[in-house]
Amino acid sequence: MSRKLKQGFATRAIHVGQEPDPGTGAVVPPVYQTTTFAQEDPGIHRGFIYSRAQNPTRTSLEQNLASLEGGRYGIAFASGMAALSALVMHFGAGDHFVVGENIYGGTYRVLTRVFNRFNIKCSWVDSRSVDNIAAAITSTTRAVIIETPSNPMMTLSDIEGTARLARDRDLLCVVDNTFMSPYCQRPLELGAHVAFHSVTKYLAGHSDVLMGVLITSEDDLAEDLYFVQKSVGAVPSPFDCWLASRSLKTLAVRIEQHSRNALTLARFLDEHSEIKRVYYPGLPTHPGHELAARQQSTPDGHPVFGGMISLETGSLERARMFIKNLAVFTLAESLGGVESLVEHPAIMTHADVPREKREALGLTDGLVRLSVGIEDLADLQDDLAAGLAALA
Ligand code: P1T
Repeated sequence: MSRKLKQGFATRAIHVGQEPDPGTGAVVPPVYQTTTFAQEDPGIHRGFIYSRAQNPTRTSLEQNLASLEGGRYGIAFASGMAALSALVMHFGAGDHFVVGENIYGGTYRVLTRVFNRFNIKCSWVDSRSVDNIAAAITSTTRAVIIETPSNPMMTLSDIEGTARLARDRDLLCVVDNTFMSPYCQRPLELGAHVAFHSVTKYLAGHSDVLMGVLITSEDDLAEDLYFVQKSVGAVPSPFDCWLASRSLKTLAVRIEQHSRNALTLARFLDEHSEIKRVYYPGLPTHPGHELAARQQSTPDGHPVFGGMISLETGSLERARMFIKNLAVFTLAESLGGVESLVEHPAIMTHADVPREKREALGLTDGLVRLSVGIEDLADLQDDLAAGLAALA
């Protein structure tokens, strides 16, 4: 039946690119675990030639991700860093980016220690203020890159204001949407040109797939990004694409539970005397709360704050003690999986950000980051209570 439906987010997450297999009727499309495709005559094929260039399982996933972000094109890569690197390869020597200074440590590292070798230049600004971004734009600036909420300080940047500035100045506006997922925040709807994800996190959601994606509606940009994708070849495997497609089907329900758990735990931590400060945009005391409530919303329009919380314990010793006494939260890098994780950004994810820069951002040795999973809330709260008791 071909009836045109106006489909909601959860419906698209389950069905776009996931139509039953026409050959067999299999409701779940198979994984095309193949590197190459038979041709009838040289150059005569069915649109698939070699899996670095295209693979049906990857195409299905790319269509699904594009639909969820409200974009026309999705271009998938072997990791979030591979996706960002492909985007940088759209540009060339001498080009300049204005980048939000509070950003994932790996993004900082690849821009300052790899792409600097190719004379790509960056200015690092406090992107909480659009004026700061405007002031850093030069005649060679080609793009503005922000991450909101930021990893790990949970600072908010105004996507709509940043995108307006970028459009006025003929620059690309790129938003790392990893912490939110398109269920919570859709940068393209707010005017950005590119939404970027570490699919590894909420989108794949089970800590078993490493992947990245770029989503855009810009025809020329997408054409070049597909060209970079097949030329450089940092593509995800068909099986990983299949796993990610399966995971997206539960994105809406997972994010609701991550967010519900995190909001309760953030309030619990915020009221606790052993914790100096809680960074969670869902708390009314968070300086970005109003902006978060405006630009972070579920597809049906209610504010949503996601599953990431950072907290200030006061010192490295206290941070270590707190972490040591957790049993349900596992000490590990990464985030966005169904299981709760805890990590120490200064020693772990953000160790490559120089100490002075970390301290200027508030990323102290006492800072601890939680990725709140979807376990029973009572178990998570008891676990945090045990960590806090050890600090008393
Ligand atoms: O790990 P990878 O899939 O390459 O994605 C990199 C990346 C990009 N953007 C953000 C906001 C991220 O958080 C990450 C990866 N972050 C972690 C591994 C971490 O623990 O913070």
